[in-house]
Amino acid sequence: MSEKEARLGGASSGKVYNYIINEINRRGSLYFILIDPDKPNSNLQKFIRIATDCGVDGFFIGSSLLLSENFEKCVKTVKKNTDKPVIIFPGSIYQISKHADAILFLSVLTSTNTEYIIGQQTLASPIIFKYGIEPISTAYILIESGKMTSATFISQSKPIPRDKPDIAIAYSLTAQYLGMKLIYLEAGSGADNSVPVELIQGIKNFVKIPLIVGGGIKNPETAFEKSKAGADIIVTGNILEDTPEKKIKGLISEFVNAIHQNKR
Ligand code: 1GP
Repeated sequence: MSEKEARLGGASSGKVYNYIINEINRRGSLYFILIDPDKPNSNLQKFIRIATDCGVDGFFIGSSLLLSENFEKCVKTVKKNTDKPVIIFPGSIYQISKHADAILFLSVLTSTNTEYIIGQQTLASPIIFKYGIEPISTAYILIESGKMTSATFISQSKPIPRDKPDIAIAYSLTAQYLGMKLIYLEAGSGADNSVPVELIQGIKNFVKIPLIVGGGIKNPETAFEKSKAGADIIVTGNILEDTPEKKIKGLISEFVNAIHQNKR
């Protein structure tokens, strides 16, 4: 980062955000894998290399809760084994690392507690400034998905009903009008039901900023449907953690092909 950028706390650089925008323009939709720092993976290096070779577009690292002390080590390992952006998707202020390329500067718009809308962010800002990592202002919007998820519980959210796209549209427009750069529609990790396509389509008709969609996406066909509906970035986490090692490469390639197949 240049001296001027450092003075601006990274706010002007936007290297990772530019990459996201350029790649969306080039490919249509992107595939990001979520790495949970709490899930012990003795083969993390190998996993990241395979995913990178298969054409994944980037990695998110984070978790609603952090039970282990692995966070920093996990970020370093991912960073060392890929040339794709490594972006923190933080569950709290304890998930910030100078080794990442960027951090989703999340505000949980569906939270009922200001701590998750502006409180943790205020504590995090000076650390992000000091580390010089790129903050990407992101609206985190939780969608009801069948059962209480960790994201809903921890963030004290009132998730948006699945059959109320109008509410989701209003939240998304709010995010755009507030100047946020990304919208993350979250069904929750391991959700029974992923974010409905009708809801994605509805939002896409109203907002211009990119939409990330994650939670409960378990196969490439579903990923394709979401990208076709308007999701600019599809995120999966659990499904790869639950896949036997010898099938990982095949499955990641299928996700990459399904998502990149969508040229809107
Ligand atoms: C990303 O939390 C999700 O937003 C990941 O969800 O683990 O269900 O794929 P899954």
